Amino acid sequence: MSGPPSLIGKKYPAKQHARNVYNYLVKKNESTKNTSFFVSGEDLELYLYCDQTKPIRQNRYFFYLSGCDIPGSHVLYNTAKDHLTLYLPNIDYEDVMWSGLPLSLEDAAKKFDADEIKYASELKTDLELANKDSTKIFTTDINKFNTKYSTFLDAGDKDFFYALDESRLIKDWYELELMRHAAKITDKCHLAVMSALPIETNETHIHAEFMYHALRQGSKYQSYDPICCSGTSCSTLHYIKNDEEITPEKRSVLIDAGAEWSCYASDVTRCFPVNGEWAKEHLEIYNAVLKMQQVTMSLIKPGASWDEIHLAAHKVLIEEFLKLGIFKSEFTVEEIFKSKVSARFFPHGLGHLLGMDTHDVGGYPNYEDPDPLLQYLRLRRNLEKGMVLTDEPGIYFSPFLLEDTLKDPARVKYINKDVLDKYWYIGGVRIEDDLVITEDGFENLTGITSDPEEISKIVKAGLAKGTEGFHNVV
Ligand SMILES: [Mn+2]
Repeated sequence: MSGPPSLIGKKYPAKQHARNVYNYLVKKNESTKNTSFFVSGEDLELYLYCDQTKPIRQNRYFFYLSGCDIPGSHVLYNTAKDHLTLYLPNIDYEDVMWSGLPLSLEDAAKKFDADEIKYASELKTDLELANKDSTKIFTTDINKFNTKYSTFLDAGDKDFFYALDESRLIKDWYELELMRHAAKITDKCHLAVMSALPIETNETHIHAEFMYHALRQGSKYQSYDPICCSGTSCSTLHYIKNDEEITPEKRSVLIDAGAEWSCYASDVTRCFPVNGEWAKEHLEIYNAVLKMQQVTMSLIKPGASWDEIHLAAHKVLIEEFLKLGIFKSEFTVEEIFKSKVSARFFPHGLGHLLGMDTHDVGGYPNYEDPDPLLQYLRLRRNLEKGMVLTDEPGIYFSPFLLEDTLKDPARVKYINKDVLDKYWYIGGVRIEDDLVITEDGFENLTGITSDPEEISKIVKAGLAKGTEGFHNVV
């Protein structure tokens, strides 16, 4: 299936990526001048005692420098000559009857942004030559796909990784088009899930509905395992069991799922009431999370500190909990903020970088941070134009997370337990959109509505169709 029309006739800008990496590298460490890069892609592997291949996920650093998804390929960038060579696997004639003819060198040259396309059989000679032009040939790591070339390679250099990650951090026009496409596919999948309650009586059905609509749109891979939960399970952040019955008394559903397009991710979370009618407490929490997202979005622009925006979300949570009576009104927002008790209701970060990886490179999280408000924040730097990140506030009622808090006099004093008890059934609410940082703010790639009334209408319209309105056979 073809991708976005805007990319027809255009190539993934691998050569520019290689140049950018080199510029970051030399800026960081001048002694790396005249180093070359070599990265091997993933190759197909068989399961043990079996002639079937394992699922394959292309190496992201390799893809970044090549735009190539063919298993068993390699890329070499000779910086002295500003020359990028893509090496395709040697033709295995025995395999052609099973797998068909591989892409020819001529067709590969039309498809990929490389100065030269060769077969892997020429690699050893070329690496010897590149060794003469370069002080070193950097690679990310020595692994089973490149071990036979290891004598030519310098693996694991910190500055090389830094340069790769800084370059991947800022997305170019082509990458953004891929991400817009992934986001559009994901919008339709979420809409399909919200619209199909008559045939979604188990969490697995939500999972199935999402994947079916992704695949129908040409997205064969998910960016991550979809999180499909209902009722109290919505308090488990990365719940992937996805196999509980969705009974009417559960009331709440949370789905966090994103389709992938050409190795680029989307990552979107939506919540809705099972029967289309928001329960009182569910809507209260939903609106509080929506406000956290609206307030934080209003602060997003180049130069802004993501730490500060994340902490602003905590303040909104505290204000809303004071209004709802979950926190006791005798305390101020500032007092409760300082106690850090909000971290147990909103334990994860406000958002993370998004790109080829769902939790993309370059965020420099500090999981050892002693501050519980910041410990799981995966993006610890100021925002820059061209970054893509998620804005995903959440509020959870997790008995596991709150157990210690509710026993600790220093922290439980802020909480009205009687009021809190009315909210456990919700499990949790998270709202997650994908944003590109622009010159003066952001562009929201996510189009599926997060308006609670709109969502209610969509769910009800789906319910009105009844099971006969769907073509499922089981
Ligand atoms: Mn996310």
